[in-house]
Parts: sequence; C-alpha cells; structure tokens
Amino acid sequence: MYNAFLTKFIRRIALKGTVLYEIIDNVAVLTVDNPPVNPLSDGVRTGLYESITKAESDDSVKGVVLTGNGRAFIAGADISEFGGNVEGVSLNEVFSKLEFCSKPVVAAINGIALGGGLETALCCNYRIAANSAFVGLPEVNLGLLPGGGGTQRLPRLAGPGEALKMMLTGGHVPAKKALNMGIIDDISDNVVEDSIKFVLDKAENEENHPKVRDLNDKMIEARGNDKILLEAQAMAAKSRKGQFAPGQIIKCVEAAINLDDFDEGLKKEGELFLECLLHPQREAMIHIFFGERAASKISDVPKDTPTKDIKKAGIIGSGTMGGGIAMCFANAGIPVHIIDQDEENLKRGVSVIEKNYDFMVNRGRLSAEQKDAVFGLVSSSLDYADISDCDIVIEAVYENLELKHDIFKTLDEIVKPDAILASNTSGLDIDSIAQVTKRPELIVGTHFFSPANIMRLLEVVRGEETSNETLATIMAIGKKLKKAAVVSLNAPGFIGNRMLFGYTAQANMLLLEGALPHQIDQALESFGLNMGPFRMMDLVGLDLGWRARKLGGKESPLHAKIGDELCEQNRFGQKNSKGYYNYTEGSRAPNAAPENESLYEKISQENGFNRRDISDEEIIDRCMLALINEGADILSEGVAQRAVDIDVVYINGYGFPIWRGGPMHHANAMGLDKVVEKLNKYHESTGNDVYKPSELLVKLAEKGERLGDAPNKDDRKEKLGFEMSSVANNF
Ligand code: 3H9
Repeated sequence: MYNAFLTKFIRRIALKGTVLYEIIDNVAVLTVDNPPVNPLSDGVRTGLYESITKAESDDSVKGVVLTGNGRAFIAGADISEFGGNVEGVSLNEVFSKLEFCSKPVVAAINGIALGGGLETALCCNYRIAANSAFVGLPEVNLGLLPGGGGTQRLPRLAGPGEALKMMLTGGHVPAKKALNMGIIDDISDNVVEDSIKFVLDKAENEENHPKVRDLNDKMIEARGNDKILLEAQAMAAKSRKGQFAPGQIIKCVEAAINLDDFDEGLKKEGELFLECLLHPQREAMIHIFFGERAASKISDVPKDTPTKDIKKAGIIGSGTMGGGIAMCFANAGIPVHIIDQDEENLKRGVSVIEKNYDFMVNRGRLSAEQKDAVFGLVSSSLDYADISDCDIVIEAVYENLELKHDIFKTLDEIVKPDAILASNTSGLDIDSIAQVTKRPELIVGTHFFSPANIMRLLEVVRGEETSNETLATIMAIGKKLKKAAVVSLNAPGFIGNRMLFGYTAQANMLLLEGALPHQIDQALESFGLNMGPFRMMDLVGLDLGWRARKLGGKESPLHAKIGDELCEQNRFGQKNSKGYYNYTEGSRAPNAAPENESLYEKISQENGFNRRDISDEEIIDRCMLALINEGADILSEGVAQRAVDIDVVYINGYGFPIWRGGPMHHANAMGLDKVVEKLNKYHESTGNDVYKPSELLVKLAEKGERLGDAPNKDDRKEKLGFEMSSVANNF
C-alpha cells in the first residue's frame, strides 16, 4: 500500500509541466505552466484532465477559461515524447474531456497556439485570442499530421481549402487573420479578463454551447468538389516533394469532407497519424527540429554569457551578398548602413534591395506601409565614418585576403572599439584577418548563403581568439535574423564547402567514368536533393576554379578536367547559357547538351577511363559516401561540434532533403557498419582515397555506436592546416 502510494507520488513529481487552478468570479481559470512554451507534456495532460474534472464537480463554478503562462498558450504536443513510451493520460482523453465538459469552456489564447495547442483550443466551445497571438498546425514540418482532431475540426471552421493550406504550409496565422478565417471568435487586449466575462455571460444566457465537431455545413458544401483536394495535391507536390505526411493530411481532410460521422473521421485521422509516427521521415525531421536548437548552443560557452545589444549594423559592400545581409537586419527591425567605395555600385545595390521589397509587396507578402518601414531602416554612403557608431559591421566584399586585411585595418581604426567586426568570407582564414586588428576577440566569421535574405543557414566561424561574448552575441543575432546558425572552427572550407568539395568532385569523377550530367542530377534529385550537382555547378559558374588555376599556372586536377575543358570551349554555365547543359535566354531550365558528349569521351579516354554504364544506386552511394566520410572527419577534428550541426548546415545551405535528416543522420539510419562496408568497397574499386573510411566511422561501427558529438579536445584528430589554396578554388 505504502509502496504503491510512493510509486504514484514519485511518478507524479517526475511529470513534466503542470496546470494551475484558480477560481475567479465563479470561473475556473486553468493556466498551463510548462516553460518556456507550454507543450502538452505528461504533467500538463494530467493537470488538464484533473482540473476539468474538478471544475465540473464544483457547483459554484459556472464556466472554465483555459490559458497559458508566459509568452505561449500551448506550443503543441511535447515533441520529445514522440518515438518513446508515452505515460499517463493521453492527449485524446484530454481533448474528449474538454469537448464534453458539462460547463462552457473558453480558450483564452494569450500567445502562440500551435499543433496540439490549437487543437486544444478547437475542443473548447469558444476561442478568444490576444492581438499578438498566432495559431497554426505546423505538424507537417515534423513529418506528422495534426493528430489531435485538427484535420477534422479546422476544416469545419476555416473550410477545407483554407485548412489544407494551413496544414500543408505549417504556417503561423496571426490573430486578426484567424478571426477573419473563422478560427477564433474574438480578439482582446485583456484576453483572460475578457474571457472570464464572456464565459459568465454565456453560462448565464445560453443553454447550449457550440462544439466544432457539430459544424458540418462547410463539409457538406465541399462534397463532390474535387478541385479542393486536387489543388492541395498540386501544392504538396510542388512545395513538399518526397514528403510522406502531406498526402496523409489530404486523406484526412478527404475523410472529413466525405464521412457523415465525425468520430469515423477522427478514427481515420488516428490511423493515418500512426503511419506518420512510425515513418522514418518523422524521426529525421524531429532530429532536425531539436538539432537546430542544439546547434545554437556552443558546448564550451556558458549559457549565461552576456551578449551585446545590437542596435545598429554596418555592411561593407553593396553587392548581392551585402544587400541580402542588409535586408536580414532591416527585416529584424535593426537599422543598417551600407558602405561601398563606388557610388554607382552603391546606387545599384540599394535599388536591388528596394526592388526585392517591391516584389514582396506585389506578391502580397508585405504591405506598402511595411515596405516603407523596413526599407526606411536601410541607409547608405561612401564614408566609413558613417558606421563608426555601429555595434556590428559585416564585411561582404569579394574573396581577396589582402583586400579584407585593408578593410579590417580601416574598420579597426574607425568603428567604436567594442563593436564586433565580422567577415562574410566563405573560405578565407578568419585568424589571419583578426591579426591585422587590435581586437581579435571581436573578430568572427559570419558566412551567409546566397541569397542571404532567403537562405536560412548562417555558418559562424570561430577564430582562435574570438571571445565567448562575441560568439554568444552572434548566435543571439542569428536567432533574431531567423537564421539556422551553426558554429564552425576556422578551417579550410569551414563545414559546408569542405563537404561540398568532395561531393562535387565525386560527381565529376562519375562523369569521367561514364555517367552523363543529367543522369547524375536526376539520380540525386530523386534521392531528394533540390538540385543535382551539374545544375548547381552551371548555376555557380564553371569558370571560378578554372580561372584561379590558370592564374596560378596550375594543372587541372583529375575531377576538374572536363569542367576546365568546357571553359576552354567558352562554356561557363548559366552565365553564358551553356555549360554542362544548354539554356535558352532568360530561362534557368536545363536542356541536354549532346554536343558535349564527344568531349566527355575524349577526356575519359585521355585519362585512362573506359566509359561504362553506371547505375543510379552507385551514383547516389558514391556522392553520399563522399559527404558522410568528409563529415566524419570534420567531426573528429572538432571543426563541427556535433553530427547534427553538419546536418543543419547541409539542409539549410545545400538543398539536402529535410526528410532524410541530413547526411550524418542518413549515415546513422543506414547503420555505420554498412557505411564502412560500402566505403571499403568503393575504395577498392576506384582506388580513390575519398572512400578510405574515416577513423571515426570505423571506430563507431566497431562499437555499434552512432555519429553524435565531436570527441573531446584530447581525442581529436588533428585539424587540417589552413591552406589558402582554398577549397573553393578546387571546384
Ligand atoms: C503536435 O502537436 C502533434 C499533435 O497534432 C497531435 C498529437 C497526437 N515540444 O524554438 P524555441 C522547446 S506536434 C517540446 O527556441 P522560440 C524547444 O526545443 C507539435 N519542446 O523558442 C526549446 O528547448 P531548448 C506541433 C518544445 O520562441 C524551447 O522549447 N508544434 C516544443 O524561438 C524554446 O523553443 C510545433 O511544431 C514542443 N512542442 O519559438 C511547434 N516547442 O530551450 C514547435 C518548443 O531546450 N515549436 N520546444 O532548446 C516551435 O515552432 C517554436 O519552438 C515556437 C517558439 C514557435 C513555439
């Protein structure tokens, strides 16, 4: 008896989160308390179930108001519970308890209400939201569907077309729009107070309180209208290629439309949810959700490290990168000043920024007033004195170390002494840049990806002397700019470009051995990459490496022989409409270039390759293994902190499919013993050391372990020396 009591007590205190219960004016106010964003963890579910039971059994209670503590209403189910054993009261038991509560219930949506959070609100009789609140069903981003009745209830309020759009984009809808869509009933500045008054009024004046499950009009209206589902399928095919959950969501809504019995729809949703839960894409996508949050933390920088307040930013260079970075700051509400040495360039750069904002206005993504406000934060001039008061200056000029040295010397003299000076270099030595200044602790690399206002990746390059405060500030600013920020040690190619080098080199070797560019691209695109390597090389320009080699009097490495010969024949890629593919003027669509094939034959022969048929499987294996093996070296040198940091880099900067969880997750999912076996096989068949298994992989495979955190400093493989030939020049 005592033991049973003790077990129950221990289990109880181990529960995560709680629900505060308070009576105000005969209304039970339930406040979900599970900081920072109130997910529906076991303690919250138990708390909700028990609190509703308590409110129902108290005769003095006239109604219930449900709200959240702090900045969130409820951020959804507790994502960390997926894939494990879920204890205690289930979410669906809580939802049913809420929906059939004998007293009227109002959801007082004080802040974010996402996923299971919005689903909770949809089980209440009424919903009132704060002006600043937003709602959404973002489960699709985790490889899931809204499995707490969201696929059945949201269409009943918003209509199936709008509900599908919300669920397939996973977007957040602000309160005002949610009101117009019929998702909420009202907006208030004092959401809890007003909800209490509202529920008392309803309790006194109305006998029946609406349940979303009973609202069938929009379902009946949609019956037989194929257009809604066809449009959703087209949308999913375009924006969520290769993903499993979108199709499941559409099937759920189809059931909501066609089934007369609401509970049958719920049952169908439950079955389809379970299939998502068990699908490997769910694990991969949740790995990235937590991975992005882990990557923003630096293992040896204490959590409470103070950060600098960034009130004004300066940018050196008004080209594509400089302009894009300036937009990131302006979009985050931070005034930004751009410097260029050339007046014409500056004018052009600023007008490109304005055009980008105009484009957003035309697409309805920004109002004219919002454009004025945000563009109003961008200023520019030719005079460095205008950025002397900036808290951070980011240099974004072309890759020339001497030029960067000159710029940093000037910045060091002019910009206030405690400001951070950052370089957007994609490959140059941050320590060498730091050495020309008197503030090496304030020097850091901030490698944005082009177009910087769109791409989410921010590689933060940590120099030998970069201080903790500088790093913590950059990670905080990364979050403010809505970037996925990942720290890399200062080493050639940092994380992303170093891996890309091995990958494109292998794609080029496959071309030399017999595969054609479109076959390689199609194989990798069917694996899930946004863009195959030859389309990408054509986009970037084939001439970069070729020009650098010519200038340095260097011979083409084997993997670059074909690309360099194409350049000799004036085929530079998209920039002059011919490269590995042909392009028609003004179009980026690649067309096969059969005229290149004799050149491929010739160069293969000259280099001793008998061109052969190569399977798609070999193409995918060899390109992925090159990525994985280099990634493992990057990890064992401590250049990346964790395997998942590499995954975050590859997904946000290099078009790797999120539903495969990144190259390192893919390796873990394959099994490292299998990875080593394949590496050995290709090492033997090609003789190429790219496939010599990384020591870390061999060690982990032997122990049956997975790629995880970088080893401690003492156990690390020696970091590659900073060789200024630069990884990029080898492409
Ligand atoms: C679902 O609801 C399924 C149901 O339909 C049906 C089931 C049957 N769970 O992002 P932040 C943590 S699926 C657990 O830095 P922000 C996060 O890891 C869910 N933990 O803050 C971080 O921890 P740490 C559908 C969560 O202000 C901390 O909270 N819901 C959850 O930048 C702060 O997070 C979603 O997909 C969670 N649900 O952004 C919403 N949410 O400090 C997912 C957050 O240890 N969440 N954490 O690193 C988000 O989109 C953002 O976190 C949010 C806040 C916008 C809420």
